[in-house]
Amino acid sequence: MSKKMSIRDLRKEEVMWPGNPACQGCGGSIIGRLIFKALGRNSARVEVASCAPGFMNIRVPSFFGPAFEGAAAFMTGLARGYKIIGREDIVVAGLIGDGGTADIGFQGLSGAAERNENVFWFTYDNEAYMNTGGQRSSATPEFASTSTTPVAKMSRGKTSEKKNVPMILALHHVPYVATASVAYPEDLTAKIVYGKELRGFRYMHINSPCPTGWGTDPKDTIKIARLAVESGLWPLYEILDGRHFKLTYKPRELKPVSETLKIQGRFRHLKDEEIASIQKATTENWSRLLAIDGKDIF
Ligand SMILES: Cc1ncc(C[n+]2csc(CCOP(=O)(O)OP(=O)(O)O)c2C)c(N)n1
Repeated sequence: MSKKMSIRDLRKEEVMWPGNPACQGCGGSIIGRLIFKALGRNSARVEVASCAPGFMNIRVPSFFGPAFEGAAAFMTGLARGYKIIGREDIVVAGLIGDGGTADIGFQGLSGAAERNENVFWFTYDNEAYMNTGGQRSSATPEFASTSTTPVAKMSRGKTSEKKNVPMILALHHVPYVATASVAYPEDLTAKIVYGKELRGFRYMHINSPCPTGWGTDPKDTIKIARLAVESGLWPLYEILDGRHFKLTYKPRELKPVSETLKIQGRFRHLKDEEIASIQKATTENWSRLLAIDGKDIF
């Protein structure tokens, strides 16, 4: 289980070069910085086509950029190579977008998880293909307006629900699966510090607001992410050995989902009944998670 840690426990040395080319308010670049502060320099950074190679001006000595669909296969080879030369201490860390995770890299990801490869996969989830103009991915939530699910007379945004990748990964019975949020850095880094000591396949799924794609004010990135957690839209949990489920943060009372939806341009079109439908699904999901908290679920 992840131990509570202070953000001050993180290595003091800065891992990010000054002068970041990310968009203002980019959740992903904050996440990347926190990940490599928690992992340290003894890690190999793997990124595929996405915003990450742009916003990740990180001082980690090894950087690899395989083909979009090939992240998991590449990470597999890297981890096995490190094993052969006796360097299993190096964490092979993939920082992959939701498109590279839930869609284009999914086949390889599932294969590597099933083989329990010794890698740590981080998904920064900005809920669309942001680097190429904000097209929907399977991680885009229902009703969100994107460049391929625009809101018009006959269209109310994305028509299907968000794919639940962390739960799918848990069903691969891997040693560690966790969700996290850019608004809860202590929770996020404690989970990384815990996960980096484990061996085998580790997966973390992190909510990463994107002002450019979500139509939000850059200063609201953390507020939006926090409200997502406080409303139950983005539950924070971990699953050990694909079995033991634990909520790592339980708001005393859930805030209404409307508080976070109403400050995002991609949801500006929502009618009251659509917000009510998101609210119902979120409340029901939260009750299900409360019921399995602290239990073996699979
Ligand atoms: C096989 C392949 N398909 C499509 C592309 C074009 N492409 C480059 S980046 C990108 C979007 C990536 O989206 P995501 O993984 O969600 O990361 P984000 O851009 O949101 O950071 C796409 C579609 C590509 N480079 N390779």
